[in-house]
Amino acid sequence: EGVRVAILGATGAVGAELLELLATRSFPVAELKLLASPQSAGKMLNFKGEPLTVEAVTSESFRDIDLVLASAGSAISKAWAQTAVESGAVTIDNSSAFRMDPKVPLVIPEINPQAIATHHGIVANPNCSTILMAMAAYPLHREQPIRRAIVATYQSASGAGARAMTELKTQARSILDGKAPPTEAFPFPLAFNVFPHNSDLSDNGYCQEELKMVYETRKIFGVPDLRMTATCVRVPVLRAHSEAVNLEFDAPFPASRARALLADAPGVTLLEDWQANRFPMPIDAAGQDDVFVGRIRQDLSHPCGLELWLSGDQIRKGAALNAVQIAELLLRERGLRPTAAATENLVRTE
Ligand code: 11C
Repeated sequence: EGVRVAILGATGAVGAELLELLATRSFPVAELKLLASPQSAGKMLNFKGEPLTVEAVTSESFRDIDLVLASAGSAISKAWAQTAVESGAVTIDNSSAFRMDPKVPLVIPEINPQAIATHHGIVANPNCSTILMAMAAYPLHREQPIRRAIVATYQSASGAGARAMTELKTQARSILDGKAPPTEAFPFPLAFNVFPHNSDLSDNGYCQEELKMVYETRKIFGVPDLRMTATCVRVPVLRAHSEAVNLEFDAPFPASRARALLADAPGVTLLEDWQANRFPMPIDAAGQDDVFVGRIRQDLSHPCGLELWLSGDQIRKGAALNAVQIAELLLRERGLRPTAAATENLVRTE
């Protein structure tokens, strides 16, 4: 007996990775339904060598489905998650639609697996930049609470989806050919350029991506007053985000101790060759499960500060892998069915 799974947003970059991971991790799929917008209906995708037709999502789509892996953006999740829950399916939602809802657990299995027990039919997958940073920071936080975190991100095109990845290549080709680069998926040329993350700006000057990192980290770590700030930037990398992370503690945190903790942390690979000046790069992380961490050093400007650098695959651990790990956790811990009334009103927040 297996799990009847639907992927909502099957034709996107995360959808493709979900298909791959369900197969390679031998997730017990009894039945797989591929759902997308009407424009994508009829497309063929492969699962374990078998062709499957993508269907347009309707209110009937979730009948006899146990698990929905949603990765089609927050508007689509808001439109369909409740229908899926009412049909009796648990939804693991990769969008920002429900992450800050107090009734919805926001889970990174290596960090707060216990949070899953409180779900009412929806479990939220955190933002990719949040997941990658948290994977490196939490093993240190568990030993000595973080007092303040300052993060700068270097985010790849993949964070904006499959269309954006194609656009980055097209832009590079256009520029090399002396032509104007197309800007449809992105607001500005990304090839041979960088720009501050293009998510909406709020009144305090932070963009949504930066605020997501702050609020989501507080929720995942269970530290509502964690002092944290972030600057999020898009860089012309196809796949895998990088981040410069500065952590401040109450007492000095020896770099050697941080190194030992991260070398042992599940889902983290320490990559440091100080002699060769060789540290994590997106090309190391792309296509890999682990978050690669290195350049761990004392902060020159603060006796209790620590600096580190990381690269992690945004589509994998930053999205699809974390979602599949949540599904595996649900299967192991308590079955897929929600215990609380699934139809309980879910407060929907952006
Ligand atoms: C990016 N992290 O790299 C974003 C995309 O809340 O899941 C994903 C936004 C989200 O642009």
